[in-house]
Amino acid sequence: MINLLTLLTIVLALITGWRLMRVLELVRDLRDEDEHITTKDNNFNGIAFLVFLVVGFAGMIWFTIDAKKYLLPVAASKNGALTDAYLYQNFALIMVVFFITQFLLFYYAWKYQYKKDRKALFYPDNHKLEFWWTVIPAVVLMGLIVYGLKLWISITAPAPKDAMVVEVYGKQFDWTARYSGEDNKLARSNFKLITDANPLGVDSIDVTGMDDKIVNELHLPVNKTVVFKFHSRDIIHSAYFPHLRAQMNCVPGMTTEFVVEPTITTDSMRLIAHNDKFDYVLLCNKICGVAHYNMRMKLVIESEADFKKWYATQNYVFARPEVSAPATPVTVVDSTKTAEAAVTPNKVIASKK
Ligand SMILES: [Cu+2]
Repeated sequence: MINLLTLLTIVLALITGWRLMRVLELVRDLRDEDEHITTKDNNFNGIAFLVFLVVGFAGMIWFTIDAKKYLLPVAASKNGALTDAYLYQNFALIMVVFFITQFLLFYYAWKYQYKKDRKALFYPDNHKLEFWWTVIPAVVLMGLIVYGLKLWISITAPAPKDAMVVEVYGKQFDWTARYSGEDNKLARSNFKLITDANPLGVDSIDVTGMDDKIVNELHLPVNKTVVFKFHSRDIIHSAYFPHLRAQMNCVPGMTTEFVVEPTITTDSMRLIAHNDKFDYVLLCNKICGVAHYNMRMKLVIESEADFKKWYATQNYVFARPEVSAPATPVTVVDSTKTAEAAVTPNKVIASKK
């Protein structure tokens, strides 16, 4: 109702303004002024163009600086820093072109306002000029595109062999992650094997899963390349690490991946962002259902030593007691290996290098 009244008020105000203009025109006709637009009007409009130019530029600069507080802090990954730099190069170029063209537009509107003793020059075309203003933007755009493609190819290049493999598993409405352990290999999984004790359906027949660990909070060592393998149990989700400038769709029935190298620890970022409560997050960036907004997981980036300490406290996939059969959790477990890993868990990571 309020909206309708507001709309009605605006429409009535416009009609009133239009009628007033008409009255003024009629008055002018009655006074028999043959020239409706006077030199004074022209002067006023010309100067108004200049004022608009200056106020517009000032507003634009102020807004750009002010809006910075709404932006994400500096990128916390190697690729993120590269894509940010590319984005800012684009912004800089657009700004330069914007300032030059807008200045010319408003300046000439003022300079070449109507004067009684001045006649406009008829200048239909100039092929040389048209050639250059077509070729220069085309070459600049081509450069930007080729550089952007090169950047994209480097970002999506296959992971180096020693990259740490971590699975990120999305479902309505939470994330679970699995670390690949000392062999750096994730065991295969199958949704048919999903139980409360085995939430990712890891196949116990696959021995590479014996050292896999499942976590509900992601931790990553700083300056170490990680390759995320993304999966989804139900529908398409999108794993989004805003501070790492990384995002990848999680599609049921297939594996997608993204390589990332975190460069700033959580503690350092708290100092950079002037916020001691700052935490990195993994968000879902596909509207995947009613609790989509709640689909997030904390990410901690820390030193290698802190990471190892945390990792040692996490549970192995198959070390969890089975709810239905507590005496024999998994038949194929290599008990010596599991026992050894449980006693000296730090070895799991230390020997991965
Ligand atoms: Cu989702």
